[in-house]
Amino acid sequence: MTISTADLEAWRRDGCLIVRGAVAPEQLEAVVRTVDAEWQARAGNDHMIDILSGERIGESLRLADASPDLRRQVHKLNNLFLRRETVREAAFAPRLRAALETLLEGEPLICNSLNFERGSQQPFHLDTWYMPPPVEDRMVAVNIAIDPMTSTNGPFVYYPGSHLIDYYRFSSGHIAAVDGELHLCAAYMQAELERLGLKAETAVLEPGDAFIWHARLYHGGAPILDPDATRRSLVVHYWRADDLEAGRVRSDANGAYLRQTLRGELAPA
Ligand SMILES: O=C(O)CCC(=O)C(=O)O
Repeated sequence: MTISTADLEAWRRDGCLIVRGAVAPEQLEAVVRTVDAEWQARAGNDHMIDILSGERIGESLRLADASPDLRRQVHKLNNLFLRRETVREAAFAPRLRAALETLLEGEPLICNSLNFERGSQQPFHLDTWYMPPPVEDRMVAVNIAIDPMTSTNGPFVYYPGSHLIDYYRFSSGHIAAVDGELHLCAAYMQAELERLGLKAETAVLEPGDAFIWHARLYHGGAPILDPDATRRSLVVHYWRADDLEAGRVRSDANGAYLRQTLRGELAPA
């Protein structure tokens, strides 16, 4: 038994659950040191950052091309999992890994990682719009809190129960977002939330807690009310190792991960 019956019930009802204290303080510190090292060694660094606030909002650039002051903006540092074992270690901390295996009914594989230093402020979305899994629903995501998540630092927000809403099919017939059609999907989601009477909730996490959510959970980041407050976190998206051809998968002592990032920006590991 890897997660309790109550947790499994919550998962089925709400589409999310929290593993408290899943990642040890030393592992969190190792992730923080890794992120600091990326910013300090920017020359030639090909990890991509996406800027989510300020004058350069919407830009994606290589860390090598980012000035240090951009670090104060809301940003995502993408896909450290491919080359940094500290990130894979935290993503596969034993109790977290066991929960993922139960929820996915198979071996979890890291398909993406994001390091945040502030709340994301992302609008409500489904992760399947951007990284649809090889097998529908066989995907989960996790927010590992490094800083506490509070009401003022732009916490994670979500609609419990929204994972029961049927997928919206874009004009392609698929669940991956089609450019220019996201507003139609957002309108569909809004109508379904109202029909089902679902209400948004805010996650409250302490350092080391892991908030796991279902592929179909509608979620985002609340506005940051305190501009000086950090909200460091590691967000990881997982598919199942067995759903991919062996050539796309790598493994180490921690677990399985994609050999090449989904954006294809980093050389294969
Ligand atoms: O932590 C957050 O604010 C949201 C992260 C998120 O939505 C994502 O990475 O899919």
